[in-house]
Amino acid sequence: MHKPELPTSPTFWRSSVRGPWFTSVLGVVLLGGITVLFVTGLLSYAAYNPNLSPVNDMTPDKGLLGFYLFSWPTTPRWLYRLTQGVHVTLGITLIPVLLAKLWSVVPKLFTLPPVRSLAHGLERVSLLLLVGGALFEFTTGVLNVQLDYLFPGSFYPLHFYGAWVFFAAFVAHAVLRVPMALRNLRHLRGEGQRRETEDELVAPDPDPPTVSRRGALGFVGGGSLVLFATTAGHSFDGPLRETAVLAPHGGPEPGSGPGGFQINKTAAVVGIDMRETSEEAWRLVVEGRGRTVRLSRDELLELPLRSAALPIACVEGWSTSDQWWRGVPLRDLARLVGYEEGAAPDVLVESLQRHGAFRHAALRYNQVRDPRSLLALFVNGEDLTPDHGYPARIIVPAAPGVLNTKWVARMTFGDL
Ligand SMILES: Nc1nc2c(c(=O)[nH]1)N[C@H]1C(S)=C(S)[C@@H](COP(=O)(O)O)O[C@H]1N2
Ligand SMILES: [Mo]
Repeated sequence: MHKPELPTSPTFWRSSVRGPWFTSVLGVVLLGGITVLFVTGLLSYAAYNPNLSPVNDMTPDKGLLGFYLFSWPTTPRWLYRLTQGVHVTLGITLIPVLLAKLWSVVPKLFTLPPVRSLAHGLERVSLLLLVGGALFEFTTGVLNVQLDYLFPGSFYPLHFYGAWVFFAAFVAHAVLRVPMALRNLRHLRGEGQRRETEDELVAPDPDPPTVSRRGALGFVGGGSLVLFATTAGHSFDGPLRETAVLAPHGGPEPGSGPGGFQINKTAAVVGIDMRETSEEAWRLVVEGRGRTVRLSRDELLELPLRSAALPIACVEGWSTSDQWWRGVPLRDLARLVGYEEGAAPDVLVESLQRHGAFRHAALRYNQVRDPRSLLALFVNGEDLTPDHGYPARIIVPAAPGVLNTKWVARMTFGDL
């Protein structure tokens, strides 16, 4: 019989799995994985055209943190499909590793005295930001993907600022701890309990082991593998997508036929009134250089049309393979309001949709000038379906799905 103990006592913690080897293996996996998450996250930020404020990036007071290094390109057309697929799928896959890592060091949270010196105090504050930041980023990310924007509009700045706080603490922690983690990995083996006994992570009075350290690690890896195998398919079509049972846009396609690929928000969900999309009612308004042109869908069909095979790739990580879009190149619409060949500017695109996020988006001139960037009227050989944006929608190579505005009503060309 042990007498009741508090978590502040080292002998309270009894798992024989805890120790520097276990913590170091998980730490090194997270070092690589979180670095990839941070880089792909920054790429996603750049892909939103953050300088074309305020419609795309409404992050307040972002200051220096709002930097990005280049205008998001339009080639290769699957670029965002790749970077954001990696961001979301890897983030989900790392959840068991993160939880196991936190579990492995939790006794340290309770050590007394809480602060031994100034340096120790600073390290503890950075650990608070690290652990809090990690839980915050993983939680907001998962909620966004699974619950379709639990905090509409605010997910973006929360995840953005959270990432900077978290990553600053992560770098400080890595600089302090990586040399030791690598030494641990070199000198300790999974079962090297004897050499580990002096470490503060090792339980001084452990219960008999129910699983070896390698076994515990295998369990964590198995959890990651299950999450990966039930998520990664959301970046592919057909039978592979059906394996993504944990992903909201995994599983079977929403229908068959030309429009039978993933839909983010249906026309009904965002309140598109189909009477407003009829041939009699709908007009596209194109503005720029002081000119305004109004076109019916039939008039758009008389302009030279072009086809492009392009995917839809959502910030939530899912994507479709190439679909065949057909419509009017955006640069030709810029010409209609007076911009010369090769001189098309940025454009603000507004939807018929009156409420909710994503009803407008700004595209950069390099996107407007790409001949594959279309105001699409057809997909896969037929009229757009209502849910994919009939009567007309934007499709731009390599851009995040959110920039591909559906049910377009107005386009305003100019330097944004
Ligand atoms: N008007 C409008 N356009 C929109 C959206 C929206 O909610 N409203 N969602 C965007 C997002 S986030 C994505 S990923 C794509 C999805 O296009 P799809 O539903 O045709 O696959 O549409 C984009 N266009
Ligand atoms: Mo999206």
